[in-house]
Amino acid sequence: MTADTVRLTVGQAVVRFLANQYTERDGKEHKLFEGCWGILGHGNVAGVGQALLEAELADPTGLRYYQARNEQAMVHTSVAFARMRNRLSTFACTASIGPGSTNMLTGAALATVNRLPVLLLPSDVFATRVATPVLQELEHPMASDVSVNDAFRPLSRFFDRVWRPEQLPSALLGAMRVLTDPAETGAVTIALPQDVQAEAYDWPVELFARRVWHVPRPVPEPNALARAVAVIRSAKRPLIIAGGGVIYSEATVALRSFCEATGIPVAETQAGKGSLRYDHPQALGAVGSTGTTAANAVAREADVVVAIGTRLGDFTTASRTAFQNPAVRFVNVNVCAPDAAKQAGLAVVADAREALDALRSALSGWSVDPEYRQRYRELAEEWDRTVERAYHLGHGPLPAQSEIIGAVNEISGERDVVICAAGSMPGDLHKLWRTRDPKGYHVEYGYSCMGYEIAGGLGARMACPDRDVWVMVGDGSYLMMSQELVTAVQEHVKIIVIVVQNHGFQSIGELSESLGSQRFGTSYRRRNPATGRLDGDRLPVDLAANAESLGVPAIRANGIAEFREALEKARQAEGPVVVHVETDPLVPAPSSDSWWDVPVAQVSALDSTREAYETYVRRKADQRLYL
Ligand SMILES: Cc1ncc(C[n+]2csc(CCOP(=O)(O)OP(=O)(O)O)c2C)c(N)n1
Ligand SMILES: [Mg+2]
Repeated sequence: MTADTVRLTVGQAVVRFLANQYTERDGKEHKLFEGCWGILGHGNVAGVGQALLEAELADPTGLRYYQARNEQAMVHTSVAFARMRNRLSTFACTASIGPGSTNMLTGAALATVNRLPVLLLPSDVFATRVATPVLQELEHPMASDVSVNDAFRPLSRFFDRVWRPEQLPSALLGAMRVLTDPAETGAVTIALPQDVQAEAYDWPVELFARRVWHVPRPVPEPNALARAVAVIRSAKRPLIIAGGGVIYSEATVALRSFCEATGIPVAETQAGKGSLRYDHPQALGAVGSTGTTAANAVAREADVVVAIGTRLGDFTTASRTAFQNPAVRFVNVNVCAPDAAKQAGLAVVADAREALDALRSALSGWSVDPEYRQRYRELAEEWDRTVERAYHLGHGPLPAQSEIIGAVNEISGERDVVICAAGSMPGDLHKLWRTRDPKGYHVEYGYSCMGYEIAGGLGARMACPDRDVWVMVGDGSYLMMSQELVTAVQEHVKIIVIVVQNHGFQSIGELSESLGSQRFGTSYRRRNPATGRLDGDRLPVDLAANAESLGVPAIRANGIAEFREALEKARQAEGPVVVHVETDPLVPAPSSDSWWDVPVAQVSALDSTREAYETYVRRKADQRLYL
């Protein structure tokens, strides 16, 4: 070792480097990596694993190791953490070669789809290939340099494989740049061959200097701003759609000022829910396929849609049927240029907060007319009464899901967080949840990944130890991935998990029925020897007992009164706790007056499918290309 180099393995260098990375925005610094999740196997135990041990013994505050049960889950936990921290902090994830690494693929896709940062360190096969094929190595007959980790390429915003130690510095710097760029962020992958992880090299000491990554707030280009202002000024019935970008950019105060100054009402996407408090006089709530009747009625007639920080996914646009005004124009404010250009919109490529402040000053003195204000106000009040009814339906003998949502909403605190991802609850929550805090609503609906809920709840609570986290999980999602309850116990992280038992994939059951597929294959029943079909008795699963077996106390609630009591008890609990409740799957949430494009079989021997196809063709006629 010379004066300005230090001899470390590649694994040790990675860990030392990551411990010294910071982000900065608005003058505040944050540690970029809260720690490193990992499951160790022969691919990383002696490489990154050994490095984490050395680091923990030398400085426990550097890059702490966290142990997970499943590699997919540890990516979800990291992503949920990053979402709660507005993308300024995240985790690294180390996995062993082969299945350990490919288990992270779903998490990688989820991170990239949702534009949330996470650093993945899959282990890879020997760079030297002397004993190839090694355990868990895929042999591609025509490409010896391909490994299973190449599957990360399309799922990552940055991918590199460090075949030689010399390649590490540029891989690390490239990875940090993408992780901290709001327009590019997502899953970032550096594959580390198992022999290279343990190989020593003389690194320049500057590699390990404290580095601060400044997270930019790009300002709108003056000409683009002027064009946007002209379009908004011409509007009679404008509508704002607030997406996740509003929350990640901490632009909720700017949004409120802008909407109050102009009188433009605000509708929200799944990721943008919480941008404006539910009871603000200009809040129309959710928009699109799972929207409120208020937002959808306003969207239908809107002449200008100001879409801020949204990808304009099909649930937001109701599969491009939400906006029926023939002259509708889109002004898209987005830090990510491809999103800003969607629906042939007028693109304002900028940070949400900067753009909102600039638009507010440029539009000073202009506002919508009073009749329009009154119309959207009445629509919003009508929807609020719909929510109130849905919260207190009094359905029996089993409660409706809307009553479960209502109870959690009413018992949780103003700053608490609700988490969900897949099933019938995300749609119902989008419509019905009364959001009181910009970080209070956390529904992963970019990838809508069953199994995100508990792992995500863990990450959310780790990011916000001062907020209670209410995880709402269906029985299907619970059965897919609930093992991180063990991690919550291990890390003393309190999450309140509400298991909604309705004996199957009921959201898909309802969808199936509406598409003429008769709920086929969606409920949890035994194979019936008499019919040979899955229409026998209900499966005798006991998810409360399952949670207890993992070390988490479970409260079984029968009916809505007991459920409310259970929630009060759960709130007092010290550690993670499960509340188990059974609901009636056949009570739909209030209608959105909207649509979602799911194709129906064009030909069929079944009457139900043929009828559904006719309806499908009629609804499809409303679909627009927005050119
Ligand atoms: C990993 C994954 N597999 C499949 C799906 C498709 N899917 C969406 S919701 C759902 C059923 C969820 O069941 P459950 O958690 O019990 O919720 P419920 O629909 O009963 O409310 C399925 C299979 C998905 N979103 N994610
Ligand atoms: Mg279910």
